[in-house]
Amino acid sequence: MTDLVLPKTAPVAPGGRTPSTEAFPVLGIDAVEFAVGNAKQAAHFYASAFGMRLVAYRGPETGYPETASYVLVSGDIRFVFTSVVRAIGEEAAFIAGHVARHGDGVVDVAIAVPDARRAHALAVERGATGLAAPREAADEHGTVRTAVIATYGETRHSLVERTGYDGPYLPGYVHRRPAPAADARRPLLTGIDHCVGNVELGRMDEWVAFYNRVMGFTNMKEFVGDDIATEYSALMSKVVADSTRTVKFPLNEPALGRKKSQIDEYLEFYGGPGVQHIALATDDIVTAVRELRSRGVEFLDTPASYYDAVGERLDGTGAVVEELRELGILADRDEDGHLLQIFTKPVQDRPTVFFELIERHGSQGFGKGNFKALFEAIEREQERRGNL
Ligand code: TYF
Ligand code: FE
Repeated sequence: MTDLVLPKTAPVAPGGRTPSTEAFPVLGIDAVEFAVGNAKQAAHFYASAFGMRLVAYRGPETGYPETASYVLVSGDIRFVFTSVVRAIGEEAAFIAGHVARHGDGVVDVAIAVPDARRAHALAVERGATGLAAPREAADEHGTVRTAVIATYGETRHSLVERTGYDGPYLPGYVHRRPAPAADARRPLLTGIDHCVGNVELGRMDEWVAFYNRVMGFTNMKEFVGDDIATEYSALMSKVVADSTRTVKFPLNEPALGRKKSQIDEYLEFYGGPGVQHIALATDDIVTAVRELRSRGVEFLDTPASYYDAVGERLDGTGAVVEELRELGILADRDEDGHLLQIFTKPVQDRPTVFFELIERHGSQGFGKGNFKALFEAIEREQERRGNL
């Protein structure tokens, strides 16, 4: 048999197009950036309530007069909170406009890539809208290359190549050293498990196709079927992920159901498509929820009756149903294992962005078995807000 040696990078025909089968390698979610009305206070909330650590800052004091950005981390999670200081430039205008239109929300789900220039070129060639051409920034810590493409609504994907860079975040940011005591603690929240987008009715498949085509992401088996969509949640959902299942993007659209769709509520209050929830991985959800609740984070409540059936589901897993019941944690199980999850209420006045905490033990699902209980809890909240 003859060995076919393929070049690592597919050849570019002179003046022609790159074969679109070329891989689009991604390393993970580099950061999630939020545009907010008051980044100083948002940073305090994510530090005091979610236990994240402030590690970097950029603002007027560091020679950046337009906006202030605070970078907080927990394990592999990196959140950036940006607000306007003086509306004098393009960046400030974008942040100000975003906050005016959407309230506090996610402007950028930044993706770490091994080659930002290549990723940008491929994405644009495959139909993504380029928002910023590849550029290079350097300081004493090294060099970072970034480029930006558009996704649903006004949300962006920065493509970040930071090979070898050892600064606190990006060139232009300075260290904000956390207190040593805080530093030593094992983080309760360890990574970003998935990041969900809400898009308009009838557009979910287009956005699934966007990630298929542009990034080579494939569809995971979990989706919301017609029965769940009409009966409980009034949403349809599909999940795309990179080949290593490191970056997972569920996409929701409203469905015409029994009641007003929770996705329509989001779209109305957000003023269009955007990030709905970010799921944060933990390896001790019981401790994490106890801790976050005690610091004032509000979670959706789960009726006691939910736990009547949960015992069986968890047989042999070591999970303690009493603790789950006390804290309102949901459990699901499939052929690969089980998962524990819980959802916060929206974290701002608008019923828009919220968080999920998830502890996985084998299962790569998204809690299909909990959809009914979860969506009923969301309906109770919609009802309270007068949006059902
Ligand atoms: O990410 C997911 O697919 C699960 C399920 O409003 C889900 O967390 C879907 C819609 C929703 C809340 C959770
Ligand atoms: Fe989720």
